[in-house]
Amino acid sequence: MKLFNYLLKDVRQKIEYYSRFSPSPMSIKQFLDFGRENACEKTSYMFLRKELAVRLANTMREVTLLPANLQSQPSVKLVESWYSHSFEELLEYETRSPEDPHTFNDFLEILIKIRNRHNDVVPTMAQGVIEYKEKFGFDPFISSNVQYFLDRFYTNRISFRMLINQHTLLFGDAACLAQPKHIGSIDPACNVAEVVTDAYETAKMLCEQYYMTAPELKIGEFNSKAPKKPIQVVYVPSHLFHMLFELFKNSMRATVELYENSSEGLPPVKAMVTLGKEDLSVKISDKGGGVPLRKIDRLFNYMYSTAPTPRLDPSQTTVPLAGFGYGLPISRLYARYFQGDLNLYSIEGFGTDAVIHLKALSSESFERLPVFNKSAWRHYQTGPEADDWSNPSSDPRDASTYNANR
Ligand code: W6P
Repeated sequence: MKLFNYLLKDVRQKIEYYSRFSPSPMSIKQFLDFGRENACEKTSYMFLRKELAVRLANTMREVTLLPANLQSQPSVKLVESWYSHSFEELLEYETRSPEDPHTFNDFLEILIKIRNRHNDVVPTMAQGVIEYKEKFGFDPFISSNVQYFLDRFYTNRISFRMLINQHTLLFGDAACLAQPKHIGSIDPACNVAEVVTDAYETAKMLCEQYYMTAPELKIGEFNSKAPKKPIQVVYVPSHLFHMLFELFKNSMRATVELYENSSEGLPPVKAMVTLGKEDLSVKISDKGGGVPLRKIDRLFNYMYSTAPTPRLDPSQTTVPLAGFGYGLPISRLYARYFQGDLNLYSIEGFGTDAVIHLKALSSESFERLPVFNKSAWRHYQTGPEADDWSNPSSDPRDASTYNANR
């Protein structure tokens, strides 16, 4: 019987089976309600053993649609092996009864093991993109595929870790120890201005280590729903921190570098937190000289912004403030993950406004998840939009000297 079971366990077939299910998006309100009312470990277990397999399988199928030259890079293969390994470990629970006294503890342990195994997925995939670029150069078709893929792949990863974190924080050993008012990783009364200040202070320390100076913060709030009351939201503070920290690093770098050889003091970085009926928004404004419109897309482009990691001098303990890595595109994924967004409005020669929009209501912040289907498949078959607009360098160059008969 055991042998028979073993033979049936064809992992490939299982990936195909689970990838035919679409992931089930949860709202922040659902995460919260579930975690609050004497959260049931059995319900969570039964949901996760299927849902985690579905989310893994969906993303594993999508990896196979990447251009072959990218898929064959050693770093990409390594990441793939982590996913197979984790998928196989999850399959062990497919048939394990929740009544078995060891099931819950073993499941907790395996989730932690899986989470740790996947810690370095982002830098390892970045390494894969570098390996590809070194061999084949920059290609707009590949870049558009990589952009589409990594946005979906990292969103899947954010969601996978969200589910694991909720389960391990609610049912693990350290449950409720660290943050008694939090429900797993969710703060039901997250004070946004406090997270803004935390993120600013952390970025400021880095900025001072690197440049010996940092711009000040001026923070304002406008609560249109309850004037003068502090703005709160049901949200994952670590996600908000991640986005704000990234924006502050960028604003500080731009400001300090623009004023490097100037005798004037640094213009402060301003933060504005606002609450409307639907949206909760945070705007971070700097006067760091801005970025020309032509270059804004590059700030979010994975292939463009992966340079070989600068070899940090091991004796040097400071790290560069910002500007390499995937900070901005991944911050935008965090914002979009719960139906928000992150936009840059830059005025070249002056400065930049970066705006994070979140849903004000936790019942509207549903996970935004990639689904592996025919429509996703089609994206990999077609490249960037075909050029159906005029090219500035095309003839006739100069109407005054253009001769139609020549
Ligand atoms: C800049 C470039 C940038 C990116 C993201 C956020 C703020 C800023 N400021 O100059």
